[in-house]
Amino acid sequence: MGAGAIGCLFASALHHAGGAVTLLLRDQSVKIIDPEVPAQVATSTVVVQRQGINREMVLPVSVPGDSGAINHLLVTTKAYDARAAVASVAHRCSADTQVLLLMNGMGVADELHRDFPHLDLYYGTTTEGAYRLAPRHICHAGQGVTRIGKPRLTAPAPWFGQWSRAIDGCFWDANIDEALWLKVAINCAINPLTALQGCCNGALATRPALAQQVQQLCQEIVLISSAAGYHHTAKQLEKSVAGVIADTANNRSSMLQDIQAGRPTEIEYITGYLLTIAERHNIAAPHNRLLLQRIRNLD
Ligand code: KPL
Repeated sequence: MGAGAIGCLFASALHHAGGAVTLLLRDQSVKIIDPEVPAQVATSTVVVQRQGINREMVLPVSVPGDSGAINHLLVTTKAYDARAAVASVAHRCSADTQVLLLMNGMGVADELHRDFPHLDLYYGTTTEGAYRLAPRHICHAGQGVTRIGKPRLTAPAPWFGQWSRAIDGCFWDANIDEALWLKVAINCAINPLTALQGCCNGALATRPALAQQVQQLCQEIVLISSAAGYHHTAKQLEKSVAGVIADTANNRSSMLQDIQAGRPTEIEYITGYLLTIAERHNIAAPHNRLLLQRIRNLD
Protein backbone atom coordinates (compact mmCIF):
# COMPACT_ATOMS: atom_id res chain seq x y z
CA MET A 1 0.00 0.00 0.00
CA GLY A 2 1.48 3.28 -1.18
CA ALA A 3 2.38 2.62 -4.82
CA GLY A 4 4.98 5.38 -5.09
CA ALA A 5 8.60 4.85 -6.05
CA ILE A 6 9.60 2.61 -3.14
CA GLY A 7 6.29 0.72 -3.12
CA CYS A 8 6.51 -0.06 -6.85
CA LEU A 9 10.18 -1.01 -6.55
CA PHE A 10 9.56 -3.64 -3.87
CA ALA A 11 6.31 -4.83 -5.45
CA SER A 12 8.13 -5.47 -8.74
CA ALA A 13 11.07 -7.23 -7.06
CA LEU A 14 8.79 -9.53 -5.05
CA HIS A 15 6.66 -10.23 -8.13
CA HIS A 16 9.74 -11.17 -10.18
CA ALA A 17 10.84 -13.55 -7.45
CA GLY A 18 7.49 -15.35 -7.75
CA GLY A 19 5.61 -13.64 -4.91
CA ALA A 20 1.85 -13.11 -5.18
CA VAL A 21 1.82 -9.33 -4.99
CA THR A 22 -1.28 -7.13 -5.16
CA LEU A 23 -1.14 -3.35 -5.38
CA LEU A 24 -3.49 -1.74 -2.91
CA LEU A 25 -4.49 1.51 -4.54
CA ARG A 26 -6.21 4.15 -2.51
CA ASP A 27 -7.47 5.95 -5.59
CA GLN A 28 -10.72 4.06 -6.30
CA SER A 29 -10.97 5.51 -9.80
CA VAL A 30 -8.09 3.39 -11.15
CA LYS A 31 -9.96 0.17 -10.56
CA ILE A 32 -11.63 -0.31 -13.91
CA ILE A 33 -13.56 -3.53 -14.05
CA ASP A 34 -15.46 -4.51 -17.13
CA PRO A 35 -19.07 -4.90 -15.92
CA GLU A 36 -19.55 -7.58 -18.59
CA VAL A 37 -16.91 -9.77 -16.92
CA PRO A 38 -17.84 -9.78 -13.24
CA ALA A 39 -15.04 -12.07 -12.10
CA GLN A 40 -12.35 -10.05 -13.84
CA VAL A 41 -9.42 -9.10 -11.66
CA ALA A 42 -8.42 -5.47 -11.98
CA THR A 43 -4.79 -4.97 -12.91
CA SER A 44 -2.30 -2.19 -13.33
CA THR A 45 0.93 -2.03 -15.29
CA VAL A 46 4.04 -1.16 -13.30
CA VAL A 47 7.11 0.02 -15.20
CA VAL A 48 10.58 -0.01 -13.65
CA GLN A 49 13.33 1.76 -15.56
CA ARG A 50 16.98 0.82 -14.97
CA GLN A 51 19.82 2.32 -16.98
CA GLY A 52 17.34 3.53 -19.60
CA ILE A 53 15.67 0.12 -20.03
CA ASN A 54 12.00 -0.28 -19.10
CA ARG A 55 10.73 -3.49 -17.56
CA GLU A 56 6.97 -3.82 -17.45
CA MET A 57 4.78 -6.07 -15.37
CA VAL A 58 1.08 -6.40 -14.83
CA LEU A 59 0.00 -6.68 -11.20
CA PRO A 60 -3.41 -7.33 -9.70
CA VAL A 61 -4.95 -4.30 -8.07
CA SER A 62 -7.19 -4.07 -5.05
CA VAL A 63 -8.84 -1.09 -3.40
CA PRO A 64 -9.39 -0.71 0.36
CA GLY A 65 -13.16 -1.31 0.08
CA ASP A 66 -12.59 -4.85 -1.27
CA SER A 67 -13.06 -7.74 1.10
CA GLY A 68 -10.17 -10.19 0.49
CA ALA A 69 -8.09 -11.01 3.57
CA ILE A 70 -4.59 -9.49 3.68
CA ASN A 71 -1.81 -11.76 4.96
CA HIS A 72 1.18 -9.47 4.53
CA LEU A 73 0.84 -5.73 4.21
CA LEU A 74 3.75 -3.56 3.09
CA VAL A 75 3.05 0.10 3.86
CA THR A 76 5.17 2.57 1.88
CA THR A 77 3.00 5.66 2.18
CA LYS A 78 4.19 8.99 3.52
CA ALA A 79 4.43 8.76 7.31
CA TYR A 80 1.48 11.11 7.83
CA ASP A 81 -0.75 8.94 5.57
CA ALA A 82 0.06 5.57 7.13
CA ARG A 83 -2.52 5.63 9.91
CA ALA A 84 -5.44 6.38 7.57
CA ALA A 85 -4.09 3.92 5.00
CA VAL A 86 -4.00 1.06 7.52
CA ALA A 87 -7.40 2.09 8.92
CA SER A 88 -8.87 1.81 5.41
CA VAL A 89 -7.96 -1.90 5.23
CA ALA A 90 -8.35 -2.77 8.92
CA HIS A 91 -11.47 -4.84 8.10
CA ARG A 92 -9.27 -7.09 5.92
CA CYS A 93 -6.56 -7.63 8.56
CA SER A 94 -6.56 -10.12 11.42
CA ALA A 95 -4.17 -10.99 14.24
CA ASP A 96 -2.31 -13.10 11.65
CA THR A 97 -1.66 -10.15 9.33
CA GLN A 98 1.95 -9.09 9.31
CA VAL A 99 2.45 -5.41 8.56
CA LEU A 100 5.80 -4.05 7.42
CA LEU A 101 6.24 -0.27 7.74
CA LEU A 102 8.82 1.04 5.29
CA MET A 103 8.81 4.82 5.35
CA ASN A 104 10.68 7.86 6.54
CA GLY A 105 10.52 8.94 10.15
CA MET A 106 9.42 7.34 13.40
CA GLY A 107 6.23 7.50 15.42
CA VAL A 108 3.84 5.76 13.01
CA ALA A 109 4.31 2.48 14.89
CA ASP A 110 3.13 4.10 18.15
CA GLU A 111 0.01 5.41 16.39
CA LEU A 112 -0.74 1.99 14.89
CA HIS A 113 -0.14 0.20 18.21
CA ARG A 114 -2.70 2.50 19.82
CA ASP A 115 -5.31 2.14 17.06
CA PHE A 116 -4.77 -1.51 16.09
CA PRO A 117 -3.09 -3.31 19.01
CA HIS A 118 -3.66 -6.73 17.37
CA LEU A 119 -1.52 -6.01 14.30
CA ASP A 120 1.86 -7.73 14.07
CA LEU A 121 4.19 -4.85 13.10
CA TYR A 122 7.61 -5.06 11.43
CA TYR A 123 9.85 -2.16 10.52
CA GLY A 124 12.18 -1.37 7.68
CA THR A 125 14.49 1.30 6.39
CA THR A 126 16.03 1.49 2.95
CA THR A 127 18.59 3.51 1.05
CA GLU A 128 17.33 2.27 -2.36
CA GLY A 129 17.37 5.16 -4.82
CA ALA A 130 14.10 5.30 -6.74
CA TYR A 131 11.94 8.09 -8.02
CA ARG A 132 8.60 8.33 -9.75
CA LEU A 133 8.45 9.29 -13.44
CA ALA A 134 4.65 8.92 -13.73
CA PRO A 135 2.01 7.01 -11.76
CA ARG A 136 3.40 3.46 -11.31
CA HIS A 137 6.31 4.24 -13.64
CA ILE A 138 9.52 4.56 -11.65
CA CYS A 139 13.25 4.89 -12.19
CA HIS A 140 15.48 2.66 -10.05
CA ALA A 141 18.49 4.97 -9.94
CA GLY A 142 20.74 3.23 -7.44
CA GLN A 143 20.85 0.04 -5.43
CA GLY A 144 20.87 0.55 -1.69
CA VAL A 145 20.66 -1.42 1.53
CA THR A 146 17.36 -2.44 3.10
CA ARG A 147 17.14 -3.41 6.78
CA ILE A 148 14.10 -5.12 8.18
CA GLY A 149 13.36 -6.25 11.70
CA LYS A 150 11.20 -6.26 14.75
CA PRO A 151 12.42 -5.20 18.18
CA ARG A 152 13.48 -8.21 20.27
CA LEU A 153 13.13 -10.61 17.32
CA THR A 154 16.67 -11.72 16.58
CA ALA A 155 15.79 -14.48 14.10
CA PRO A 156 14.24 -13.42 10.78
CA ALA A 157 10.46 -13.72 10.43
CA PRO A 158 9.39 -16.74 8.29
CA TRP A 159 8.34 -14.50 5.37
CA PHE A 160 11.72 -12.77 5.28
CA GLY A 161 13.33 -15.56 3.17
CA GLN A 162 11.26 -14.41 0.21
CA TRP A 163 12.45 -10.83 0.69
CA SER A 164 16.12 -11.73 0.94
CA ARG A 165 15.86 -13.84 -2.25
CA ALA A 166 13.95 -11.12 -4.12
CA ILE A 167 15.91 -8.04 -3.09
CA ASP A 168 19.68 -7.56 -3.30
CA GLY A 169 21.16 -5.96 -0.21
CA CYS A 170 18.21 -6.84 2.05
CA PHE A 171 19.11 -7.85 5.62
CA TRP A 172 17.31 -8.85 8.78
CA ASP A 173 18.43 -6.41 11.46
CA ALA A 174 18.14 -7.69 15.02
CA ASN A 175 18.72 -4.11 16.18
CA ILE A 176 16.20 -2.40 13.90
CA ASP A 177 15.32 0.23 16.54
CA GLU A 178 18.81 1.66 16.34
CA ALA A 179 18.81 1.53 12.50
CA LEU A 180 15.53 3.49 12.39
CA TRP A 181 16.81 5.99 14.93
CA LEU A 182 20.06 6.53 13.03
CA LYS A 183 18.08 7.18 9.84
CA VAL A 184 15.78 9.64 11.60
CA ALA A 185 18.79 11.34 13.20
CA ILE A 186 20.41 11.77 9.77
CA ASN A 187 17.14 13.11 8.34
CA CYS A 188 16.92 15.64 11.22
CA ALA A 189 20.36 16.97 10.31
CA ILE A 190 19.73 17.19 6.55
CA ASN A 191 16.06 17.45 5.58
CA PRO A 192 14.72 20.59 7.33
CA LEU A 193 17.79 22.68 6.52
CA THR A 194 17.80 21.75 2.83
CA ALA A 195 14.03 22.30 2.69
CA LEU A 196 14.31 25.80 4.18
CA GLN A 197 17.33 26.75 2.10
CA GLY A 198 15.99 25.23 -1.12
CA CYS A 199 19.37 23.61 -1.71
CA CYS A 200 20.71 20.17 -2.66
CA ASN A 201 22.18 18.04 0.13
CA GLY A 202 25.76 18.81 -0.93
CA ALA A 203 25.38 22.52 -0.06
CA LEU A 204 25.33 21.51 3.61
CA ALA A 205 29.02 20.66 3.27
CA THR A 206 30.16 23.34 0.83
CA ARG A 207 28.46 26.40 2.40
CA PRO A 208 30.26 27.15 5.71
CA ALA A 209 27.24 28.76 7.42
CA LEU A 210 25.14 25.66 6.65
CA ALA A 211 27.95 23.28 7.68
CA GLN A 212 28.02 25.06 11.04
CA GLN A 213 24.26 24.63 11.44
CA VAL A 214 24.56 20.92 10.65
CA GLN A 215 27.18 20.66 13.38
CA GLN A 216 24.92 22.42 15.92
CA LEU A 217 22.01 20.15 15.03
CA CYS A 218 24.23 17.07 15.32
CA GLN A 219 25.52 18.11 18.76
CA GLU A 220 21.95 18.22 20.06
CA ILE A 221 21.00 14.96 18.33
CA VAL A 222 24.03 13.23 19.86
CA LEU A 223 22.92 14.30 23.36
CA ILE A 224 19.39 13.06 22.75
CA SER A 225 20.66 9.79 21.25
CA SER A 226 22.86 9.09 24.28
CA ALA A 227 20.06 9.90 26.72
CA ALA A 228 17.70 7.58 24.82
CA GLY A 229 20.25 4.74 24.80
CA TYR A 230 21.13 4.92 21.08
CA HIS A 231 24.86 4.83 21.74
CA HIS A 232 25.88 3.60 18.29
CA THR A 233 24.11 6.61 16.71
CA ALA A 234 25.61 8.99 19.27
CA LYS A 235 29.09 7.71 18.42
CA GLN A 236 28.87 7.80 14.65
CA LEU A 237 26.28 10.49 13.86
CA GLU A 238 28.57 13.25 12.59
CA LYS A 239 30.50 10.82 10.39
CA SER A 240 27.29 9.25 9.05
CA VAL A 241 25.74 12.63 8.27
CA ALA A 242 28.89 13.75 6.44
CA GLY A 243 28.88 10.46 4.48
CA VAL A 244 25.21 10.80 3.44
CA ILE A 245 25.72 14.45 2.44
CA ALA A 246 28.69 13.43 0.26
CA ASP A 247 26.91 10.40 -1.25
CA THR A 248 23.72 12.35 -2.03
CA ALA A 249 25.34 15.72 -2.80
CA ASN A 250 23.25 16.31 -5.94
CA ASN A 251 19.96 15.04 -4.48
CA ARG A 252 17.10 17.12 -3.23
CA SER A 253 16.01 15.80 0.16
CA SER A 254 12.54 14.29 0.38
CA MET A 255 11.44 17.28 2.51
CA LEU A 256 12.61 19.78 -0.09
CA GLN A 257 10.78 17.75 -2.76
CA ASP A 258 7.61 17.75 -0.64
CA ILE A 259 7.73 21.52 -0.17
CA GLN A 260 8.44 22.16 -3.84
CA ALA A 261 5.55 19.86 -4.82
CA GLY A 262 3.17 21.60 -2.37
CA ARG A 263 2.78 18.42 -0.28
CA PRO A 264 2.80 18.33 3.53
CA THR A 265 6.20 17.40 4.96
CA GLU A 266 7.07 14.52 7.30
CA ILE A 267 8.59 16.95 9.84
CA GLU A 268 6.38 15.69 12.72
CA TYR A 269 7.78 12.17 12.23
CA ILE A 270 11.38 13.40 11.87
CA THR A 271 12.31 16.44 13.99
CA GLY A 272 8.95 16.28 15.80
CA TYR A 273 9.69 12.72 16.91
CA LEU A 274 13.25 13.60 17.93
CA LEU A 275 11.95 16.42 20.14
CA THR A 276 9.33 14.18 21.78
CA ILE A 277 12.20 11.93 22.88
CA ALA A 278 14.27 15.00 23.90
CA GLU A 279 11.43 16.24 26.14
CA ARG A 280 11.25 12.84 27.84
CA HIS A 281 14.90 13.37 28.84
CA ASN A 282 14.64 17.11 29.61
CA ILE A 283 16.91 18.12 26.74
CA ALA A 284 16.08 21.51 25.18
CA ALA A 285 17.55 21.14 21.61
CA PRO A 286 16.86 24.77 20.53
CA HIS A 287 18.41 24.46 17.06
CA ASN A 288 16.23 21.48 16.13
CA ARG A 289 13.17 23.16 17.69
CA LEU A 290 13.66 26.30 15.61
CA LEU A 291 13.74 24.23 12.40
CA LEU A 292 10.60 22.35 13.49
CA GLN A 293 8.79 25.69 13.95
CA ARG A 294 10.00 27.09 10.67
CA ILE A 295 8.91 24.01 8.69
CA ARG A 296 5.55 23.93 10.52
CA ASN A 297 5.04 27.54 9.39
CA LEU A 298 5.51 26.42 5.77
CA ASP A 299 3.30 23.30 6.00
O1 KPL B 1 16.59 10.12 3.34
C1 KPL B 1 16.88 11.18 2.84
C2 KPL B 1 15.74 12.05 2.47
O2 KPL B 1 15.89 12.91 1.63
O3 KPL B 1 14.65 11.83 3.03
C3 KPL B 1 18.32 11.60 2.69
C4 KPL B 1 19.17 10.51 3.28
C5 KPL B 1 18.55 12.87 3.40
C6 KPL B 1 18.73 11.70 1.26
O4 KPL B 1 18.24 12.83 0.60
